[in-house]
Amino acid sequence: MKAGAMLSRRAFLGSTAMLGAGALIAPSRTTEARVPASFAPTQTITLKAGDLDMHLLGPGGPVSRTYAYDGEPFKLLRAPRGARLEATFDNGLQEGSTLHFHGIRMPNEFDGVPTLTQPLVQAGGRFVYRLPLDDPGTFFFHPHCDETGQAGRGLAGVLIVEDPRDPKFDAEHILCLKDWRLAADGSFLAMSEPDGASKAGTFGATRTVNGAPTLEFTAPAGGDVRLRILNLDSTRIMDIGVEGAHASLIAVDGHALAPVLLDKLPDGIWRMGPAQRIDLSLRMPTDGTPVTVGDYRAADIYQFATLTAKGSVSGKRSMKPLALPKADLPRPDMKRAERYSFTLQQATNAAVKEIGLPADDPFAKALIDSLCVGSTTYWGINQESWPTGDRRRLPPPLATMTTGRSYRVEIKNETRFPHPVHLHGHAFEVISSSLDRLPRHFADTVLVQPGEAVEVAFVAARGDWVFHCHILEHMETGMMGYFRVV
Ligand SMILES: [Cu+2]
Repeated sequence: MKAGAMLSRRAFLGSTAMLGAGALIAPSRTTEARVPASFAPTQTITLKAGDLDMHLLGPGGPVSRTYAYDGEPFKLLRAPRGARLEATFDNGLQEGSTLHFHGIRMPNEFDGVPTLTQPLVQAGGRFVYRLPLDDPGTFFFHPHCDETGQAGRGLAGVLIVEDPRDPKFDAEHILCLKDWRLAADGSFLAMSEPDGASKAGTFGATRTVNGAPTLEFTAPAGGDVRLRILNLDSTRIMDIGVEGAHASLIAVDGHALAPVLLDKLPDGIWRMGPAQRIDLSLRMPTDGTPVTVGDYRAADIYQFATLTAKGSVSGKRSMKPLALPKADLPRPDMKRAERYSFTLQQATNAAVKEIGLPADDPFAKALIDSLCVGSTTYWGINQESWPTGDRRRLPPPLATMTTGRSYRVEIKNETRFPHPVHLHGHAFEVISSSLDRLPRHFADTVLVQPGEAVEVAFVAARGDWVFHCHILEHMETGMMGYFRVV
């Protein structure tokens, strides 16, 4: 834990236990994490979270009051590889929040997890994040507090770290997929229902790409198109497929892999859960066939983008898809790696564990708000449920690791539902799946199917890093823990 303005979860809980409810919600405005001495920003920005009115049910439809950074849906940031980004988060919401830059390898103090790495940024408060952007790729950022509520209302942005060594594509499109839980009058429905939270999640029925029902593009016949596809939904797992063109997977969670033709993967799709991203390289046909990109998992196939050939490229191209430079990441030492195994489970007690106080008790309410958690427990990892369950103690870490050492972590899914499991602050190598369905690749989130065991490996970086399911309701109802790397 950091000194100074940092308020550790342990100290926080200790003080609240002694002082009672009145002391709980003392805001910590303008709290700034310690600055690494060597950090010299090359890019300085402010990101203000606030309301944004959108017509998500159609141009003539009712207004929905969403959340966004800087008043832009899925605010886009671009920075070159190697940039040093100083991002001041300005909380214009009426509730506490933080910023988590998902997938970025960074100093732990900027990871954005309230109580574990920083205090909650209260309404009107600020926090400065300092991020080294050493890995190129497709990343995103989002709050790490009341995520079902805030991310459910659209609070997320895209961070593209550009690599000057990348091949030149004829076109590039960023596609942010997100469903919305809307009533007919445009207002939001409850983000979470017990029947969803305890099972596959609570789905939105209004499906969008970049906030629109579908998108149409043109691209030169015979040309190469890069698609950066982000699953920014809180719940939905998608099977991304392409019709009408040869499409290759060239990056997962931002990290390059040797191109894999989608057609060579099981069912010709890439399955991705919330928070996962892929980059695809498409070769446009020459015959005018429309190219469609869709989610083939749902009974109603959602074809969210159509590309039509217009014009043509000059010269003859190699048959091979354009590939990205090899990912330059710490490589785990597989021979000497220490092993861990974690099992994803339904909550251990058949009965749902409650906070111990009625949810409408002011003390319970303040505690829940301060810790950004829900009031029920449905899920666990190795029989532990956090941040729900017994909140009056910081649970022990799931594992204590050593900085710079390599680890092999098996993730077993004993539940009936798939879980996209995310480890903060690292890029891990997905080395095996018991269902034998995944090419070896680097990622920050891996989808583990029911009955499946997936093994990942990484070199541990110093800090307290949360390890959780990215179906946000699962995370908020117990499927989270953390690794302490000392
Ligand atoms: Cu889950």
